[in-house]
Amino acid sequence: MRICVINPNTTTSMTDKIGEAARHAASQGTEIIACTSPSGPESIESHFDESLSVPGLLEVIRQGEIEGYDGYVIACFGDPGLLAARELTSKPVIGIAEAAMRIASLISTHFSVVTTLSRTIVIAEHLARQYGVEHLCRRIRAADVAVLELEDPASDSYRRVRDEAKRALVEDGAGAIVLGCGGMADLARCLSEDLGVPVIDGVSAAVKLVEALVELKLGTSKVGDLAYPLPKRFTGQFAHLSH
Ligand code: 2AL
Repeated sequence: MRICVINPNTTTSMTDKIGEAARHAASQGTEIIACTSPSGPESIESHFDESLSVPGLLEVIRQGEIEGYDGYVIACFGDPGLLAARELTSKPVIGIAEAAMRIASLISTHFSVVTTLSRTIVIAEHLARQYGVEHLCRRIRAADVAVLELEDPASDSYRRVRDEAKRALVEDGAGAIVLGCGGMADLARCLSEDLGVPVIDGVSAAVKLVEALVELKLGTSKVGDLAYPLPKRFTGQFAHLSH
């Protein structure tokens, strides 16, 4: 099967890292196509960034339907545009936040999330509520690492993420840690060894969920709100979407 893993920010080094984590998680016979959004912010760490990342991400899904991919992963922890993306395809579309929180709920009674900047905490809090796992999520914490610092090998981002995760274990009583950024995909294994608890990278979790859904021959329901969008006229930069 072919899974398109989309980095909704425009930083290609992060796409490479996400692609590597996805390929590591994928089964033999699964091809991972890692795509960078063609437009939008270089990193997503606000509501504004999130909103402006969505048109580019949806364009990748539209092109992906021509390519004929078997499923999609949205590799940003805000799961931007997830429901809109599901409207565009009958294939499974999985966001890394939903994947990571659901997988965490299967292996621990309570988990905490370690995200990047503190202003992104509320984004993950809203998602935990939306996904119905709020009662399982002890706390969303920030390591106070900017997304692009995760791309800088000279930064001490690993130490800051690890120290915040340690505080989550001691202060929150969390049994597992969910990493709150696609750019942390390369940290999970090392963190898990350092901390002695399961550390969940949403990119790997989402790839496995897409594989499972494809193997079960289950795709996005086209009945109800996730049906294809109604044909209508669009103006301005979206005029090409008119039917
Ligand atoms: C993210 C993410 O996963 N990618 C990005 O650009 N921003 N999430 C976050 N919490 O900062």
